Amino acid sequence: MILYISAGSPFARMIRVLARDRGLSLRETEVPLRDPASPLLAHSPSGRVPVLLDGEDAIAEVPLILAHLGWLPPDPAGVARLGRALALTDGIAVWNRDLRRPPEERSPSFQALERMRAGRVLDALDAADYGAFTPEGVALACALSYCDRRHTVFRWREGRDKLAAWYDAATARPAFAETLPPISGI
Ligand SMILES: N[C@@H](CCC(=O)N[C@@H](CS)C(=O)NCC(=O)O)C(=O)O
Repeated sequence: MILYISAGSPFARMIRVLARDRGLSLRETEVPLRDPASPLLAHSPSGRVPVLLDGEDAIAEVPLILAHLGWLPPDPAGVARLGRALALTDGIAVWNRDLRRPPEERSPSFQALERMRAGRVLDALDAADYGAFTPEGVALACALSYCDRRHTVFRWREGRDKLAAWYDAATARPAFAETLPPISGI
């Protein structure tokens, strides 16, 4: 199976980390985003990553890829935790996208809303519930790591020592080291 990725994508990284943890060999293929010549578009017209190509079927969206691989959490509480981690990532991604626009197109009120949302999600969770090898734990760690490397305007560690300790322990393994996103300068 081929996994289309972008090196900076926290969503793609969730699948990449879990595949390493679980010994599933995927052919990771990096594709450019927002490029009309991207080879991904022939399989998936939305052009978003990750996409898992299984035979002729191109499966987009992290939860659907997890479902296809049989990796969704087995219990409703785990599914709920995964939903929170994905919503956190989604909010941070759109906040980050706003910061990449030309200054005159940015929206400080939109950014403030997403900052509040991200803080609220983190403050409502207990990291101890997020097993480091579970999909929800991996999703949470990928979101936080994205902030460290590509969205430093959100200083999520401040006032969250317990979460920071959880993150340091949860990401101390080759699956994370091998998928480190490049630093973006934001
Ligand atoms: N809900 C999607 C989110 C995927 C997503 O937003 N991926 C970003 C990269 S992190 C992307 O491909 N963006 C395309 C673009 O910026 O044009 C999922 O679960 O996979």
